Amino acid sequence: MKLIIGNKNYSSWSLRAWLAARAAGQLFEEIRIPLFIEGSRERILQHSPSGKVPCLIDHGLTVWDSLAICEYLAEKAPGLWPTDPAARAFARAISAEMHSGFPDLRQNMTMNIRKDYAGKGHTPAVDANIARIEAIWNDCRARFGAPANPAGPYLFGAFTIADAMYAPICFRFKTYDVKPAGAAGEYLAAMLAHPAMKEWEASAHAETESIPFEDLYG
Ligand SMILES: N[C@@H](CCC(=O)N[C@@H](CS)C(=O)NCC(=O)O)C(=O)O
Repeated sequence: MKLIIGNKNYSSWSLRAWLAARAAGQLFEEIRIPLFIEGSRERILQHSPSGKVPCLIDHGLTVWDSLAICEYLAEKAPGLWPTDPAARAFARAISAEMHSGFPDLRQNMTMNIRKDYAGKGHTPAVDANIARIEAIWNDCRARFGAPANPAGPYLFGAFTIADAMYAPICFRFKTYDVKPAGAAGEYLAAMLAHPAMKEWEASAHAETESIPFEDLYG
């Protein structure tokens, strides 16, 4: 299995698929293509028909788009979704909401792990996105987290695709110093302490490329 990803500092969609592949326990070769430099697009197109990362290749089968990759991995590792049907439906709903939503936060608080942009990026629309994410996290922890499900500190107890989908938000909240209160804050701390998140973060710090237009605030 091969997973084609972009820069670890910037590529939030890559992070989602990479975490899901790790959580699935799959051995995979990581092919990192630095984005937005000469030849990037051609290199990505050699693997991914959309011209975007992430892209998964498994025995000749190509799966592109982060959520489709997560779903494909869940076919191999069903524990990637919650086992309870109601929890699974909820996890799918919040994952889809992340995949298609939060445009203001995405635009004004891009993932940029190496930077400290404390206090930057706020607009009323961004703050509304943040409030919605906090509400989702608090709601998940109240409905599906401890003590009802002591399996872990994540949205549905054990780590699932929903956590992978919200993982880039956790790095954004660190970069922009957004501090959710209560259970959402505890969830954020647990995510930032997750070993795979730490590994990705260290790799982002070790990268040498910069994408100037992604460095929004200097
Ligand atoms: N909906 C896609 C979005 C993928 C996407 O936009 N990837 C960005 C990197 S995070 C990309 O490949 N950008 C390179 C380009 O547009 O040339 C997904 O969920 O995978």
